[in-house]
Amino acid sequence: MSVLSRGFGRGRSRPADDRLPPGQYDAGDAFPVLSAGPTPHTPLARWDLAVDDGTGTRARWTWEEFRALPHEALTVDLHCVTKWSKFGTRWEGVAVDRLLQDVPDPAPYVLATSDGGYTTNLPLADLTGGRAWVVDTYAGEPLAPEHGGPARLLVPHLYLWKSAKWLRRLTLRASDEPGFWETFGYHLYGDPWREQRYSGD
Ligand SMILES: Nc1nc2c(c(=O)[nH]1)N[C@H]1C(S)=C(S)[C@@H](COP(=O)(O)O)O[C@H]1N2
Ligand SMILES: [Mo]
Repeated sequence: MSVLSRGFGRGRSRPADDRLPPGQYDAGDAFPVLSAGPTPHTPLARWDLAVDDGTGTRARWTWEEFRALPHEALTVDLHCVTKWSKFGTRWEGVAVDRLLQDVPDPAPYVLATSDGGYTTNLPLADLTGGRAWVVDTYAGEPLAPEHGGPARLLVPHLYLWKSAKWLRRLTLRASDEPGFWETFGYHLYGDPWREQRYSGD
């Protein structure tokens, strides 16, 4: 009876969105909050951001100093390992390149540390070259505490657990040691396009 060939329905389905890495879905307007612990509320007068090399502080900014650094606006897609992606998010922040500008010979790996003790590890090469920022503004407004305000790391080309909320410290290190989720079996690197969710992926 039907003159339609098998697979017709599949062929008519919407083409896959090429912004979506494998295994992800579009969360649309939702912006889920994923935090492993309570949201810290450090007063801005006591907030600072530091770069250290494990033996000493190499650079440090108070909140006012950080706010005075040149900020860039960026629009990026986010990919969480729990499978939601969010397209076209708008942020403002300071490129990590700028934060490391006066740090000579930085070691090749970084551990990001947050208020509350969360940590995550990244290669320095993924934080530089205009691919990572410390952001303090989301959609034109000060970054909300639940999303990492006053300032969070943003590394959109890796799964979102690498984008440490409530960032306070970048520690330069000779070797790539796992951070919080990486210790619990998440991938050491976390490339969404290669679906590197868990160690061994
Ligand atoms: N300090 C801190 N940063 C964090 C987390 C956290 O629990 N603590 N969760 C990570 C995870 S698993 C994800 S998916 C994103 C979630 O960011 P959002 O809550 O703004 O969506 O933050 C990441 N950064
Ligand atoms: Mo996550």
